Amino acid sequence: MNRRTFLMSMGALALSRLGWARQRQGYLWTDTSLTSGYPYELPDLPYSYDALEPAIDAQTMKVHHQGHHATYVNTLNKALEDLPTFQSLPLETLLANLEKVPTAQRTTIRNHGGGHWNHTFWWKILSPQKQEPSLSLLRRISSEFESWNRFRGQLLDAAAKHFGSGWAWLILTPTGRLRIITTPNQDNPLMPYAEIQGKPVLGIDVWEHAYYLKYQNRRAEYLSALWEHINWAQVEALLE
Ligand code: MN3
Repeated sequence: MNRRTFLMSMGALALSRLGWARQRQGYLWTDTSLTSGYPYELPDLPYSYDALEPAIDAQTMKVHHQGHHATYVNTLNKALEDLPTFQSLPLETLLANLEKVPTAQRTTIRNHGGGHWNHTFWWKILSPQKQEPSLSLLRRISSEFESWNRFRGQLLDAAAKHFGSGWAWLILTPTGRLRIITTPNQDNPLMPYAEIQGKPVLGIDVWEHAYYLKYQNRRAEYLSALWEHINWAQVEALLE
């Protein structure tokens, strides 16, 4: 039994002891958890800080990773210090069951657990090299949104119009449909607060910290540049 399997079975055990339903977790995120277990650690980026230049500048990437993401990890660990039952859950399960978390720690775990999960997801959604979607991904997405261009327009429009801090997502719903939603702050589609819950397959960080040094208030310009750096192979892998 490896560490991941162990944590997953401990998580299932803790859930059944608490009488929690686990059926949602089955489709949302199986055993491919993104993050290590508690205590959580800041993951390395899969590329250098300047790899996305000029679309995303190195200083933004460094502050985003070493500043913002590190703070989410540290604050999440601190909030879980006195909650041993919750330490054994995969982060995806914890986020899907936030309503079970004691109220004293719930908002902190929502914000910082969400922040850790979202950013771990985010780094892998970015690609230093420009990628084209495969024919099968192009067909799958086009069939849901009428065309690839219409999908691009809807996703970037949702991201541009989201008021304040948050994320735009492409999600796989429990019935196998693809939908675009946005979430405020560090919420995500795994959480019970999402307008539609589902498995995230693509996410776009629209917090000002993701683009302000280079783009200031020009979020749409950031989104156009970002589009050229989406890791479509990763999106396709998450759809399977
Ligand atoms: Mn961010």
